[in-house]
Amino acid sequence: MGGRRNLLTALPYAFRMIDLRSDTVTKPTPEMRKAMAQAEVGDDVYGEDPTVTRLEELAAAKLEREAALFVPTGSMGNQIAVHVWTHPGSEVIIEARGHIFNFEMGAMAALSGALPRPITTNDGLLRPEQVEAAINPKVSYRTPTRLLCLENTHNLWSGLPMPKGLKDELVAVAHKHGLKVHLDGARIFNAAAALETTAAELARGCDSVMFCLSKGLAAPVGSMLVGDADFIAEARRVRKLFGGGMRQVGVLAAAGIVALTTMVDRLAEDHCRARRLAEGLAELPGVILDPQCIKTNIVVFRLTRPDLLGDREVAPNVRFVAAMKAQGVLCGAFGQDEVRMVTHYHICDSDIDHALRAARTVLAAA
Ligand code: TLP
Repeated sequence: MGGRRNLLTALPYAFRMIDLRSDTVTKPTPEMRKAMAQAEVGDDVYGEDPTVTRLEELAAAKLEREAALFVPTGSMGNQIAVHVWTHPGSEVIIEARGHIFNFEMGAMAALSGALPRPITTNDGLLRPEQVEAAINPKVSYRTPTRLLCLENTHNLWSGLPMPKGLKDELVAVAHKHGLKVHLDGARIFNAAAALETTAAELARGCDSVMFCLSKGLAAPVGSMLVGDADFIAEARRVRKLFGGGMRQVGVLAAAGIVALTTMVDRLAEDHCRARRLAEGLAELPGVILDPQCIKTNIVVFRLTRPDLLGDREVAPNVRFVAAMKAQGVLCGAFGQDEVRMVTHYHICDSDIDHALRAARTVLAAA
């Protein structure tokens, strides 16, 4: 199984749920809890928390950037970047299923007055010519386009990693037209593991990068915003504006340091389990899923059968999720017919077997 697990993992399935809803459900490791208890702290709004400073230096070094900022959530990190790079009434280009557009409470409009320009793709990967076509001409009577947001891995596209070459082309076209590029790299280390490269390579050229400590890396809280020194200075001001100035937060940063130093190398394990899960699911009746598309830790599939599990008032994916829960497996429903399952630190090989047994039972009963 590898790694240290939550003691709960030892319980028989009759007494515990297998939680595949998200990698956000991961709990801090014993090493993190120890580091948290022993963390040296100070008031971080005064820049006096040595543990936060250490985490920020580590994050900047990992991404090969000048500076970094510890933020409470990935959403806040993304929205700080949007706020810094846009002004009210300006446009932000983003892939139509992007997290910043779909899952951040309309924050770009609410907090920054910015307007999303979503672009639909067939595979989750924006193309340079699509981006170029979506940039408004620089004339006094058109809305200025200010920012391109990328997402790597792409959550709703089954955790698809964006290759470095495509990212370089997208950055080049954005910069050619004077746009900034923000990378939502919530799972950038998953992308790096899948593409056998470094997070720094996948982020190079982007003007700002957010990555999460609290997902596959299992820290309890926190994300990092990374960029050049001027950007981070401005981001620090906006973090306070958004109510994200935290005080003796070294207790959380300590867990983040353990996350970054001990949890990155094991992510490939989660990817193998996700692939095995996908291969098993793809064989079941009513499931549309190409296991070859599962490159990281997120499995998204469609259910084709509107008749699934009776009650037509409720969408089939919602019924599937409820039936899986009754079998001891938690997963998530998205849109009309999609289901998402995410592997992470607390999911072991036998959990995958159990989840597949559960799905087989549920779909056989349908
Ligand atoms: N994603 C969550 C949900 O919000 C969907 C999840 O369970 O996957 N960027 C990306 C790509 C994300 O997947 C998420 C969280 C965030 C940003 C926001 O991070 P938090 O939850 O820390 O605000």
